[in-house]
Amino acid sequence: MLNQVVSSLRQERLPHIWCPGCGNGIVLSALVKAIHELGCDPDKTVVVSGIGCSSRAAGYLDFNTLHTTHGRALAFATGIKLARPELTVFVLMGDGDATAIGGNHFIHAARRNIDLTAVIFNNSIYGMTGGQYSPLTPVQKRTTTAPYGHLERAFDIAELARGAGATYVARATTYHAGLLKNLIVAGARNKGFSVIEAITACPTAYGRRNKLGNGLQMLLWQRDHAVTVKQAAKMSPEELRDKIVIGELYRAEAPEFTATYEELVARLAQKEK
Ligand SMILES: Cc1ncc(C[n+]2csc(CCOP(=O)(O)OP(=O)(O)O)c2C)c(N)n1
Ligand code: SF4
Repeated sequence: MLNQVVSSLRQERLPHIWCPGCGNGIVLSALVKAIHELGCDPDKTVVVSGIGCSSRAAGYLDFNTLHTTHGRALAFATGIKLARPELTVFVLMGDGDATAIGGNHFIHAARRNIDLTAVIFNNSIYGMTGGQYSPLTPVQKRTTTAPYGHLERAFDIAELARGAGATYVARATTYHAGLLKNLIVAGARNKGFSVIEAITACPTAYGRRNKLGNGLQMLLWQRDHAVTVKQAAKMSPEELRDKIVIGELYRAEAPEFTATYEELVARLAQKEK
């Protein structure tokens, strides 16, 4: 397994930029293991990312990679998938990237149900730019732009994805790295828009300001606050208040966009004959 991960890294791009204790490497490792388990041909595998600490992951990977602009990873990925539907496309985004500047691309990719697998690194903050709040920063947490505690409510990204039309929605934490890998595999197998939220630690820009300890302590916090979908079903909303529900959260059937588009192209070609 470790050899597989190492063989899929661009050695010349290392060392990586991530801080000690950052969870981004765990998500990257889960993604690579998933790609190997899926048996994807590296030449037909595309990893697209936006801008942020987490989005740097694409550059370390020895697949076809595209490090795009902040918030626009899904727009680039949509173009790639429409032009070359036979490719397997993964999209890596930070929580800010996916739900703030990229929020509109996110809901519309879900609405179209385009066959992309989005992995969202949710560290609750804008890591790269020094710790501004994102739409996923929990209420009362401290950030550089909310020094007295954040006032806005956070999105539930899984609910947002589901409401907008995604056909596979799941969540894991970096403590549950094996589960995260399994969910990415299942998401990639879904013919449609799949969203996997990876709860990950940013000890530097989020943990320190909120006195959550180092990377290890933040990992243990994930362990202590995660409940499975099965456990959650037996809990009251009150009991679930500070918990993270992990596992497969939603699955549905709906027409997939590139397939519908291809059908239209074929129909029009037939008419011209
Ligand atoms: C159009 C644009 N606006 C703002 C920025 C500055 N910027 C770079 S990364 C980033 C936020 C990163 O946060 P997130 O997407 O959550 O990823 P993380 O760094 O936490 O992994 C911002 C605002 C930019 N690069 N481009
Ligand atoms: S600032 Fe946060 S997200 Fe960025 S590399 Fe450091 S720990 Fe990771």
